Amino acid sequence: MYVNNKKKACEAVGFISEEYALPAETTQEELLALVDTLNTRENINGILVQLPLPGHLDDKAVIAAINPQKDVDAFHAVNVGKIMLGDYEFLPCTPAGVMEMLRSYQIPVEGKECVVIGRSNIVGKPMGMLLLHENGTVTICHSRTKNLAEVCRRADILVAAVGIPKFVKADMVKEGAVVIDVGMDRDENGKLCGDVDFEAVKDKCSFITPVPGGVGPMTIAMLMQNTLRACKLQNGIND
Ligand code: L34
Repeated sequence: MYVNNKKKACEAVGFISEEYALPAETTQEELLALVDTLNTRENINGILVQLPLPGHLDDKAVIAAINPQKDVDAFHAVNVGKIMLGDYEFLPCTPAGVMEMLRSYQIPVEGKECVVIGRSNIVGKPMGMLLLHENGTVTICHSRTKNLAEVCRRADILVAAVGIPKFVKADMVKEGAVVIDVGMDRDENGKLCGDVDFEAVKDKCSFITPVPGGVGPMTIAMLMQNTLRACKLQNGIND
């Protein structure tokens, strides 16, 4: 369904997208061969390998095989390194979407206590880095963090990216905080929900993103932006 949403967004903005829905038994060699073909095709500007991959495939090796200039997820080590240095072409779509939301609602980050729950390479780690670039004071929490609720309660901006349904409760949120929910989980009834207990938290915070309809659509918007940037980069067009 996520891939479908991405295809629809491509259509809406006038990009041509190709989907390769490979069988689960696809070998590492076959997948790498496809990435290589797409790397060399001049009429392909962006490559995205939708994660997670089946267990027998090595996602690190597949990501490493993508031409960094076509890496519209910004997962390749070259792009990750550039982000660390603060001088980059692409940002990973989900954290970039969060930053774009903060900007468009004119929520200042500078000097704020920013707490990110989750340390994945896709969301938590880059999210912390982007907030740091905007001069936030950043704490990244994870499963071994002590006194998690207490740390979260310090946050002016709280980003939940743990993958546990309704993990963030009211006692983890400071009055007036900005709460960003990156989760895409299922509740006990199989209904889509986020990492934040929205009903419990919504009256305590100043801003909160819903699931669905929050970070997900922003992720896709940022993918479109990265793809346009990739096309310009490959064709020597400056912004
Ligand atoms: N390579 N793999 C790669 N890049 C990514 O950036 C992703 N991710 C995550 C999964 N694997 C990936 C996504 O795109 C999650 N993700 C993603 C993308 C879109 C949406 C959610 C997650 C989305 O469209 N969410 C909508 C609809 C949800 C629904 O109705 O089920 C929303 O409103 O949140």
